[in-house]
Amino acid sequence: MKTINVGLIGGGFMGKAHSLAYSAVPMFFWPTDLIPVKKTIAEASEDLAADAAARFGFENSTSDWRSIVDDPDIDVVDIATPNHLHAEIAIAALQAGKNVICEKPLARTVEEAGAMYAAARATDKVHMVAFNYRRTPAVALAKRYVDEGAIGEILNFRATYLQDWSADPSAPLSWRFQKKIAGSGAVGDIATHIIDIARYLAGEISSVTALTSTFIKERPVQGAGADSLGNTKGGSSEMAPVDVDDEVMTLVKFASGAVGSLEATRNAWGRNNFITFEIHGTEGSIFFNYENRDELQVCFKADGDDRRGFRTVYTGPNHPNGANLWPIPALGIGYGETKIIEAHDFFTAIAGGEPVRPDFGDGYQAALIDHAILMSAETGAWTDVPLLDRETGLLRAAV
Ligand code: NAI
Ligand code: SOE
Repeated sequence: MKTINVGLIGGGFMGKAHSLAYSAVPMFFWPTDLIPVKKTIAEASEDLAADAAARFGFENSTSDWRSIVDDPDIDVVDIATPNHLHAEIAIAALQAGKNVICEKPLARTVEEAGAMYAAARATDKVHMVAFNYRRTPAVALAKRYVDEGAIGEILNFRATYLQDWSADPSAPLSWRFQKKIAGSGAVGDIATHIIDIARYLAGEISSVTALTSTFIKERPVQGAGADSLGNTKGGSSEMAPVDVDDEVMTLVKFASGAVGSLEATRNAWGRNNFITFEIHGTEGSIFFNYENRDELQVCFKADGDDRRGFRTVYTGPNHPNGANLWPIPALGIGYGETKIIEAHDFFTAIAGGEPVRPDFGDGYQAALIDHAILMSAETGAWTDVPLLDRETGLLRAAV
């Protein structure tokens, strides 16, 4: 069994989740083709890097991410920094011949995402964008139902991503509220996840009409402490503007002819990680709520008039991604498991010399949709989404 050396850049929330996954991959997926070795971690300062290395179990630490990219012993570069660094690091890493996994959104803008995709196409290395929610067993089970035709032809797809960590105006100005770092607000941060799920389950989105709004227009500058979500303690008395969207609501048309809606906000008191989707097809319906992520609700026309209704399937070893997790259903799938599956699939692709999805092409297509949403919110018009042609790498006009 071979090992593979990982260089992780960013030791915050996602640094923790990815480090956990690297330790856990061989525990869950055994035997495994490649055992990840946590070689080097980069953070914003030497102290933060040394601290992260000790905490997450990396052999080395650095405050210079370029030393990871330049290190011939590193096989995988993992980008878990705020969004403004994704493009620069990913392009440098791909050009240095590394396999790259990058957190979502792939980039701040569609231009950056396009450049990252071009760099990925120019190598034979594996690239992946970390849309991990599609690896939740119940979401993958929904995909199985759709692919098997169990709900027939999809007529509509509606999804929400609601959180409340930013609902308090005294929560400090996290990087997630700053356009120069984040690119956009709820659109790139969380709507992008349900855009990925929409594409995964219902196919390409061809046109959108959207509105966005920013209700909390300034926040206290982060004074002390970590940039932690929903933290109301680190703010100074100085205020600074929020220049990204708080909320987005979108109607979408799919290339298949299906229609749908996507909504995202981080200001919905009481909603924590309320990722839901409901799909209605000609033969049945599927409903999912991440806050009950062991469950998928399904309803089939074929059940007959006297017994038709939603029933709950608890995911377990017999469901997608489940055999390697826990031995019986409903023990509780966590966020960490989605990251473990994601890491396993990434390493399997590297070992087999095969591509993995979602890749930088998927990240780019999601960025094209994010961009169309932001354009539509500005103009008030329906806005077409160009479709990435994976054969040529070029964009085609929406169908
Ligand atoms: P965070 O703010 O918790 O952590 C980011 C870390 O990057 C911080 O520790 C910061 O010091 C470090 N950093 C900043 N500049 C650096 C540099 N030059 N070199 C090395 N490290 C540097 O942010 P979080 O929540 O971990 O987000 C990181 C990325 O992951 C973002 O792109 C975000 O959108 C994405 N994300 C994805 C999630 C998912 O479910 N897939 C969940 C949370 C975040
Ligand atoms: C904050 O909204 C956040 O951490 C997002 O950045 C992640 O992508 C999401 O999965 C959890 O919430």
